[in-house]
Amino acid sequence: MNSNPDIHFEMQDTVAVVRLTRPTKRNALNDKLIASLRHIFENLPATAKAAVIAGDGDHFCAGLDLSDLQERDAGQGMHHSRSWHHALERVQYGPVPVVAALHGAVVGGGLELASACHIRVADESAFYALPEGTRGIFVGGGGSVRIPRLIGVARMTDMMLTGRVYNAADGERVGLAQYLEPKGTSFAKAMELAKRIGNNAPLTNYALINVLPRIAEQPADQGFITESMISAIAQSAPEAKQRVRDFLEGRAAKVQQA
Ligand code: 1HE
Repeated sequence: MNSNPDIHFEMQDTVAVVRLTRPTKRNALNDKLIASLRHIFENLPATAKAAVIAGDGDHFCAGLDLSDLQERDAGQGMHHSRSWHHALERVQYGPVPVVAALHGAVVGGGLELASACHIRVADESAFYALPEGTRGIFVGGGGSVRIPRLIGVARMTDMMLTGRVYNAADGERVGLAQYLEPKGTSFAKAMELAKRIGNNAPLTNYALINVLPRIAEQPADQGFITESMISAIAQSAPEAKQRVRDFLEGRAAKVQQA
């Protein structure tokens, strides 16, 4: 399924685990890696119920492989950016929820990749930056669409104008990650969450990753209609009816106080 030594794919039970395995270059993403990432997410086995993306070495991902950047004209640059869009769209709107396990540098295109995932679990070593601003370039992997939806336009503007780096705690506070874990444990926590997510009804997961973000972009009156339709579809599945029966008959877990 994947012959690129810079990225590793394996199934761990029902979780598709994707690791960036280019630690000597801090998992910087070259064209081949982006193509492999897309291929992996376009061809997930039917047994996959959730996915985890992680990086080997001390950093999640140093972003675009800057040695790739030289000598592109405007047209080639646009196609390059679009290749990232296509790959990361497969991550965001693929068949299963994706959890990013973050540590060390989550910068530039690394943050763009993380922001295409549905859940970001960071450990205390994580730090976030968008050095594009100070390198004389601009985000090209969907960052200007996805990152403001996490932290707002003002914070992203600041990161790019000033080169501001958020540490792990501040990253969680502003919404770059939903979870903050002790150093060295983000992968284990991501796997725990992925397994839990994989136990949800598949249609609910599908609605959460493919429909919820679209509803959030719609005007309210259209959003309410879309919601009513996906809600009706989800609850009509036999699995949904069974899950509700299980609760009513005392076989399903109650919601516990956190
Ligand atoms: C790289 C890259 C890279 C490292 N492209 N080769 N991203 C950046 O501007 C971030 C650039 N990287 C860094 O700031 C640092 O490398 C890190 C903070 C991530 C890690 O620091 P450190 O001290 O652990 O590693 P290092 O010594 O800087 O790097 C180790 C090697 O990786 C070194 O190569 P070597 O041959 O000298 O060993 C580095 O050159 C190489 N390396 N990062 C290429 N990014 C779709 S558009 C997206 C636009 C962007 O992402 S722009 C932001 C790019």
